[in-house]
Formats: sequence, C-alpha cells, structure tokens
Amino acid sequence: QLLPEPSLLTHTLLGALSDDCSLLDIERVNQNVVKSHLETCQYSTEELKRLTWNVYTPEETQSFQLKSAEWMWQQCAMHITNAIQYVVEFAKRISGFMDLCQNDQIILLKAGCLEVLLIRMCRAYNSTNNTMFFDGKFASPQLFKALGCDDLVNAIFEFAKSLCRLQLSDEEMALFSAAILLSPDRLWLTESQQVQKLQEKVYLALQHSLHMGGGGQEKLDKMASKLPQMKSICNLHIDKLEFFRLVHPETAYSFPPLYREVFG
Ligand code: MHQ
Repeated sequence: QLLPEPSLLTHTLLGALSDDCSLLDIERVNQNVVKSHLETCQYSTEELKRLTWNVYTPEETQSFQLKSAEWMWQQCAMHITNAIQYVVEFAKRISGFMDLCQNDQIILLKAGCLEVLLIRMCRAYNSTNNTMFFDGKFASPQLFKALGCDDLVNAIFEFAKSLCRLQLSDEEMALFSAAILLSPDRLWLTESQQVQKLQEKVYLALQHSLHMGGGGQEKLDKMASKLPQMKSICNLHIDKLEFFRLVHPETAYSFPPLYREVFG
C-alpha cells in the first residue's frame, strides 16, 4: 500500500505541521474549550428542550408589538448585554486568552462577541415553528415588530434557521465560537501572532473533532461559508443602533454600559 490510511495521513500531517501541537495538545484544547462553552452557555440543551412548547400566545405577542420602540430596544439591549456577559466569561475560560494583553482581549471581545452570540443562538432557536427563546418563552419574529427593524430581525431568524440545518453539536459550536473569537486579523491587535497561535490550536481541534464525526471537510466548509452572513448581520445591527441613537438619543444613552461599549 503506497498511501497510508486517511487518518494516519492526517495524523502525520498534524505532527509534521506543528511540533508544538500534538494530538494530546489538541485533546486538551478541545476539552478546555468545550467545558468553557458548556459552563457559560446560559441555557442547557435540556432546559431549552423542556421549554420548547412554551411559546408566546398571539395575545402576548400582540402586547409586545404594541410597546414603544424605546421600551423594546431597551429590553433587547438588556438581554443581549446579559448574553454578552456569558460570552466574556467563555473567553476568560479559554486557555491562553487571559495571557493576551488586556488591549487585545478587549479588541477580540468587541469584534467577536456578537458573532459568538449568533452561533449560540441556534441552540435557542426552534426551526419547527420559527421561534427564538426570548425572556422565558419562544417568540416569533413578528413579536419584535416594535423595534422597527424587520430586516435585521428577519436576517437573524434566517441565519438561525440556516445554521440549525448544520446540526452542530455543542462541541462543534464551542470550537467554532472560540475560533471566531480568536481571529488574528481583527483591527488594532497588538499581538496578533499570539492570537494566531491560539486560533490554530482551536482550528486543529475543530478539524480533528469533525473528522471523527465523519463528513468533516464538508461540514467545515459549510461552517466557514456562514462567516460573511454573520458579518453582514453585525453591520446591520450597528446601522440600526446608530439610527436608533439618532432618533432616541436619551434612550440609547440609558442602554447598559457594556452594550454601549461593545457596539458604540
Ligand atoms: C444567547 C441568549 C440570547 C439572548 C438574547 C437589538 C435588536 C435591534 C434586535 C437574544 C434583535 C432582536 C436576543 C434578544 C432579537 C432577535 C434578539 C433580542 C443566544 C442568543 C439569544 C437567544 C438572543 C437571540 C436574539 C434576540 C432574541 O445565549
């Protein structure tokens, strides 16, 4: 036999490509990232499953629709801020993240936390009835009408639906989130080399985890193909926030400080 088994070849390649990242290293990174994700994902899979049929009634939905834009924005900003705090905790628990300089930690979080939220969101999304977990129950996109950003809300729900189709496991979500958070090409990073090293390890762990599940490369490609969609949702969110700030400066000023810092 001239060619080694694929797994052997992968093994050899990994070994040859990075002496400082053995299979044992990869396993350690995997365990650390998955544990960090599970400890900080806000709602467990079981909890969400148990609540699946807790859907807002048409009356409840209508009462949200009748709220003012200011009130609805305030609520959403509050929930998003709360979720961001969990993402910050996730980042802090990734080995190596806290060894980066504080400047870079902040840059990575500011640039990546909404993308991580978009990945986590597919856990809180139910594709059978197109609803999302919001404030204790599952909500349809129409419930957010008062925000006055139907295009953003629809883009978010569409994205959740398309990501759900990939049927990512918690392990894959964890590693995907960490890889995105540790993007070495974020603007103004001072030690992007160090970030790149961390991202490489997470990426190898993701590759490794996908190969074991079968159909690996195809799934990895599909995951990578979601990145532009995530970018455009982030930009759309910034645009909507900017516009809201113009119309309701005093409400925007009273948004949670963390929300204002991350998106300001
Ligand atoms: C997280 C938990 C979580 C928390 C908040 C701001 C705006 C103009 C529009 C959830 C967005 C409206 C968000 C609150 C709406 C689509 C936002 C508001 C996973 C993500 C999740 C479920 C957020 C999903 C998106 C929601 C519902 O662990």
